[in-house]
Amino acid sequence: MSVRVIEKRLDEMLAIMRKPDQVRNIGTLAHVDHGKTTTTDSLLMGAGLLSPKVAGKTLALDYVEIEQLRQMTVKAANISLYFEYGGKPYIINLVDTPGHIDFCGHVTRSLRVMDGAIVVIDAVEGVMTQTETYLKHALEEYVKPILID
Ligand SMILES: Nc1nc2c(ncn2[C@@H]2O[C@H](COP(=O)(O)OP(=O)(O)OP(=O)(O)O)[C@@H](O)[C@H]2O)c(=O)[nH]1
Ligand SMILES: [Mg+2]
Repeated sequence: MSVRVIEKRLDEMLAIMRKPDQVRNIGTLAHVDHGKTTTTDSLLMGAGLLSPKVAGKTLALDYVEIEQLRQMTVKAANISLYFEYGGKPYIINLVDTPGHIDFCGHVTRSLRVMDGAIVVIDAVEGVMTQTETYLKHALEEYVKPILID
């Protein structure tokens, strides 16, 4: 029964993906280690894809072995989430980007497809070099920033 429900939702999601006005591409942006993937876990929890018990520890979008070993994102990873607003269904394509400068090419590529970015700032460390660089780059690409600290 539950499998059938999931299949129906998948069909619905695939149908919405063909309607660009019902698709939004959102990504995380931050200096290295400021909590992008942890924030992403919280959003996955909000979407019902992760249990509150493991959200923030799983770092689900750091699924490559080296990322889990180093506790660092090395490549942009994305997931599609179902969302309803004003009674209308939407697909949110969520991109979790790396923060380390060595992987900034992934951020540049991700920004080309983003409508908006969740800018995460560690409240202790504050605004750092990559926060500023990625934010400037986002504005150049007309990506609307949303601040989380
Ligand atoms: N105290 C505290 N620690 C946090 C918080 N958010 C994340 N962390 C910790 O900070 C570390 C880095 O978290 P990540 O979410 O992997 O950071 P990131 O920005 O995705 O890192 P990169 O993708 O490698 O740039 C982890 O050890 C988290 O447990 C927070 O709100 N408070
Ligand atoms: Mg990360």
